[in-house]
Amino acid sequence: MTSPSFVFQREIDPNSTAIVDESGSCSYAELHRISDSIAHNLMQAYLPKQPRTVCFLATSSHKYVALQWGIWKSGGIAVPLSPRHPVRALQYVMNDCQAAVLLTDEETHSIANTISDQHSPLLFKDLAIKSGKDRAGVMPDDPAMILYTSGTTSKPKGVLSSHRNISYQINTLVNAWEWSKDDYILNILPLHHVHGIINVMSCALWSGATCEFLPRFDPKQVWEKFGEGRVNVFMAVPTIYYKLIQAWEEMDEDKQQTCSQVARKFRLMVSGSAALPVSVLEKWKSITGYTLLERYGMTEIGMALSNPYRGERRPGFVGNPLPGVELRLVDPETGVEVEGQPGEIQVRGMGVFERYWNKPEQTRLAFTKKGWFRTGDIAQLIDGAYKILGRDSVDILKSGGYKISALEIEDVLRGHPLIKDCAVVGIPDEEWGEVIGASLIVPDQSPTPDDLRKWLMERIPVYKVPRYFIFQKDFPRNAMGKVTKNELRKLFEINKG
Ligand code: MLC
Ligand code: AMP
Repeated sequence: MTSPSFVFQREIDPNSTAIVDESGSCSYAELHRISDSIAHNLMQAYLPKQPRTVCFLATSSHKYVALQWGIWKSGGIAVPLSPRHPVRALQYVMNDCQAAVLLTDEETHSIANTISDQHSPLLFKDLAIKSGKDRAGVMPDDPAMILYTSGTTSKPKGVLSSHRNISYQINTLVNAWEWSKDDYILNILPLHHVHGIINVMSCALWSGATCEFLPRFDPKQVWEKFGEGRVNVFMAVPTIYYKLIQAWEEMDEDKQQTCSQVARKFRLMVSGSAALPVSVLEKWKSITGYTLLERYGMTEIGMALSNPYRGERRPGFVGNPLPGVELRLVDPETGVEVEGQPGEIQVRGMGVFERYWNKPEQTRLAFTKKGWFRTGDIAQLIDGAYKILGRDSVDILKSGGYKISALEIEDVLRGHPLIKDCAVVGIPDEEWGEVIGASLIVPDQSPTPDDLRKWLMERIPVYKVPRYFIFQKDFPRNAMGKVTKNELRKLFEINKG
């Protein structure tokens, strides 16, 4: 594959609609006009500063895209922040990535003001005013984006991808899933993770298609949007399909029929970011007639495995490596490649990220000597297709499609004045994949779960806040005194009923 151009340099019909959002529609020409102005103004504001990391906080709208493109056109590294994260979580990212500047739209301005004491946030409306035509000469290997992901360390780490990485990640999916300029996708995913940014938004913009944003996920609103008849491509995490099914079941029969009819006309519906339960795949098929295309990916690598666009999609499987992705399974103990046995997925290819931001040791550990990225996911090749079996660490959870580190939550909980010790586990859950359970050792005067939730919500995003709390004198431990999280998980499952 030759190196493709960047998403903001594609030759697209300038008059076609790029983005639809709450404020209306925005053409490709308009997107370029605004992002050119942003680039010019940014180059004045931060060019002398190093590193050129630019945090931006924006609602899901054309402003988000224009800010991202403006940062790229000015030679900056785009670091998207989630407007739904608490101040402390946003400040952590700003400090960790050494943000040179913070950009914000009017809608998120008040949040931006609270997170930044060193930087006065620059406002979208001021940046979008044209005052020159500067553009940086961006090269494929220049750093482009940092996304924060949880891992086996307590704090999230920044995954740095180059323009080349991003272009390959997008181009691979555009070809494999046959994107075209006639496509129209509804984006309800958060815009601080690859699923929403790369698979949905950037694939659409690469193809000259239209991407419509809803500010947040609401199942009823999604069905209404489907009913308008324009959307023909949809991508989401399993929890979202679960919630859409629930909403469909609550409709009266006439509405159900109408919704099922529009969904039958879709060209493509994809599920990913977490294991798609076969029950959800089957129920979705019975409602829409459509067999969801399940794929597997990760922030560090983009998408790696996919069921075929054309051909049989096997329930419970994630298909085969996408073109350009080299993938192998390795025995985690011996490091030897396995065939037909469970093994850790390791990946190489142009889409694989550059490095963790300011974490050389963690970057070194994440790759083998021959440059294979260790995903930590265990899979098996069965009758010609890959099946994900789980992860090699009990401390990494997936809830609602978000990756969550048990260690991070434990670290935060240990900062509570009434908590002596704690252990966090993921409990299997049909709707969320996993929900979080926290076992706490506290003195006689324990905080209530509601107090704890409130306290945690000021420190970590809502999806990292445990759903269940239990109070124990001690945790189950093995002979070495180490907490046995599998035993602990069983206690929650019993208590959950
Ligand atoms: C929220 N709630 C949860 C929860 N998240 N409960 C349990 N587990 C969770 N994970 C609760 C809240 O406390 C609240 O409860 C209620 O649900 C509504 O909260 P919300 O924040 O309004 O939820 P909602 O917007 O409905 O969020 C659900 C969701 C969201 C599925 C839309 O989780 C989501 O957008 N997930 C996608 C994440 C994603 O994009 N992942 C991709 C990562 S990239 P109460 O009691 O107050 O009502 C990646 C690579 C790859 O993984 O392969 O793609
Ligand atoms: P993230 O770090 O947020 O990018 O999440 C990536 C992780 O999501 C992977 O390492 C897998 O554990 C998980 N994942 C993604 N897609 C799938 C899938 N189809 N089935 C099971 N797990 C998945």
